[in-house]
Amino acid sequence: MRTFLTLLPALSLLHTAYAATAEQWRGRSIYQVIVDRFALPKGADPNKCDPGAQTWCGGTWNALRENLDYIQDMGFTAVWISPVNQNYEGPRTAYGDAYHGYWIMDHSQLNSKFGTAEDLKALSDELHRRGMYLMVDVVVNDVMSPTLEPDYSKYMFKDESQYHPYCPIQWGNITSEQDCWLGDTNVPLPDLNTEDPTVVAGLNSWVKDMVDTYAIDGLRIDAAKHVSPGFWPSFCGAAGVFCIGEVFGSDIDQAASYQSDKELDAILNYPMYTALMDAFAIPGDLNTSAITATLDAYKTKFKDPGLLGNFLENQDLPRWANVSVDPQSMYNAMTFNFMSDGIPIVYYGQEQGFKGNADPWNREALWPSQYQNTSASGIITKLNTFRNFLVNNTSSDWLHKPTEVLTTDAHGIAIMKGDVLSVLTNIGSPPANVSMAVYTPYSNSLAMTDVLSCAQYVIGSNGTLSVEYTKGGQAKVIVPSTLLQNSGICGNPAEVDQKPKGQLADGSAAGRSLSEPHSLAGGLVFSFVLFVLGFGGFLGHVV
Ligand SMILES: *[C@@H]1O[C@H](CO)[C@@H](O)[C@H](O)[C@H]1NC(C)=O
Ligand SMILES: *[C@@H]1O[C@H](CO)[C@@H](O)[C@H](O)[C@H]1NC(C)=O
Ligand SMILES: *[C@@H]1O[C@H](CO)[C@@H](O)[C@H](O)[C@H]1NC(C)=O
Ligand SMILES: *[C@@H]1O[C@H](CO)[C@@H](O)[C@H](O)[C@H]1NC(C)=O
Ligand SMILES: *[C@@H]1O[C@H](CO)[C@@H](O)[C@H](O)[C@H]1NC(C)=O
Ligand SMILES: *[C@@H]1O[C@H](CO)[C@@H](O)[C@H](O)[C@H]1NC(C)=O
Ligand SMILES: *[C@@H]1O[C@H](CO)[C@@H](O)[C@H](O)[C@H]1NC(C)=O
Ligand SMILES: CC(=O)N[C@H]1CO[C@H](CO)[C@@H](O)[C@@H]1O
Repeated sequence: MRTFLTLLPALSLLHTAYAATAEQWRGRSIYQVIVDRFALPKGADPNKCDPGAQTWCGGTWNALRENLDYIQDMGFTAVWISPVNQNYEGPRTAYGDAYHGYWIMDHSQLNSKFGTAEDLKALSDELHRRGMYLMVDVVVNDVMSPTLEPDYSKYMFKDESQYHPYCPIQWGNITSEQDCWLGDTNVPLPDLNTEDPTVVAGLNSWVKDMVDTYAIDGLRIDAAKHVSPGFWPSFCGAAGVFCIGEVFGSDIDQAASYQSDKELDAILNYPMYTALMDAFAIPGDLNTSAITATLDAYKTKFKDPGLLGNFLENQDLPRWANVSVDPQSMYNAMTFNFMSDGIPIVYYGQEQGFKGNADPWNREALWPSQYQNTSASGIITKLNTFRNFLVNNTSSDWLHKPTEVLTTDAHGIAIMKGDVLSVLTNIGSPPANVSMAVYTPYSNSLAMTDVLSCAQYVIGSNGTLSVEYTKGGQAKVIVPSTLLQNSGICGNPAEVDQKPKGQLADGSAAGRSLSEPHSLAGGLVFSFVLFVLGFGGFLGHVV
């Protein structure tokens, strides 16, 4: 972790409440928004947003601010917004217009399509009033040009020497991926020369100024893999906030190399996304070993798995439901993202069951959903409520406990992080006469609760717990029932909340002390065995 003491004293005083560090982000839960598609200003025509048209649909920062209840009601504690800087607005390209915000023209200006500086400040202020964080997407690797002969006078960096000369990317050649131009000949993305000291200094002061001006709490960094090594520590040091980078691809070694003192605090967890697809997508490989293998790699490869950004969808990937139509496959995979190491991220519209394929079909307008409560939003709310409770209301230091695999079998996987046992399955929605049995570290007769269904369980002899799927393959998040005291979850009364309404608590992590089951203390795991079916008499029963 970096220390950010380089800010001027006055500024650091001013922004102690914001400018969040990696450690402060660890316990957060992020909702990702494409500003153009999240909410319309009052009076705008709600009936004209065709993702296939690849043009602006009219969403703004103000409209986002006016609809934050929808996000906060689901339990999210941070919002990641699409890039805020000025984009290309010339004649339509082969890929339409810059509604998504990633086609930067002038870094030094805001994108007037989405509002004014005052509007962006008001959004930031309102998030902070609610105790939520603002994460802004920044594009530093490149700018956009409608042709291969850019008009450099339009950009913040106006000298051609501040860009790498044009070459098409040779994929697999990392030098080429870093120095050549992303995009293609239809929409070239001139590559900033991030080894040029004037570019480095310019970007550093640009980001510091933007973070200070809009009280930004964290940065999502576009195309982080495409910038030369060594650039990010000084950039993120100047920003003084948590930086999570996009390193597209499932290669764990490559991904992990970007989470280091020489690179970034964290990266978006593409390796685990790939494993979750392998394990849960229906139809698919149903290969839960992919998860086990990735978790094993966490131990030796990632500097800090607890900071990885866990997701199932984003603006570059097909919606989960486009690949895997069974909703239980999504709920189980999502439960993994919330209940294992890492910061959970949900891409807007996932809670509405959106089904679009890759770009541009995965950027549907949210408003036709009328922001209804759905099965998916209900599960997300439960996961957030429980995770927020774990983060702030227990003294078990849950966030820093590593995720361990208790068992895998033909139907799924059981993992444990701290006190929390998640039993996940890929059998899908249809009821099935199968069950999954897990040796837990808990003692015989201990009363347990599934936080998602509120079903009660009792630990059987030798720590066994059996989960059956005769009502379909629902995810289970099972904890000792005593852990839920004062949680407001599953009929447990909530502790009287003395904080102002609409705001999160400001308390320290010191909550009630849980009496951890005796055998949890040690290194446990790996020795746990799975029993499939038929051992019912010996296993714990669903009450
Ligand atoms: C990789 O790309 C760089 C930059 O374009 C180029 O100079 C180099 O020759 C390429 N290496 C190979 C093996 O093609
Ligand atoms: C399942 O995943 C593991 C770990 O990634 C891999 O070694 C194995 O080949 C995969 N099995 C199948 C059937 O794809
Ligand atoms: C996937 O997305 C494409 C394009 O949006 C759509 O035509 C198709 O019906 C979707 N498939 C599913 C299974 O939803
Ligand atoms: C969804 O549920 C929340 C409470 O969890 C409620 O405040 C909100 O009004 C509901 N939204 C709709 C559109 O019914
Ligand atoms: C479920 O499987 C068990 C064990 O194979 C069998 O005894 C039982 O009859 C089955 N129940 C149903 C409803 O098929
Ligand atoms: C009890 O559980 C352990 C794993 O915790 C297992 O190795 C052992 O075989 C179990 N004993 C019985 C009698 O099932
Ligand atoms: C937890 O408490 C911290 C203050 O210690 C607060 O800033 C944060 O909003 C709370 N987080 C959640 C998830 O409730
Ligand atoms: C029971 C309890 O202390 N609940 C608090 C847990 O933390 C959340 C978020 O910080 C508060 O809103 C609850 O009041």
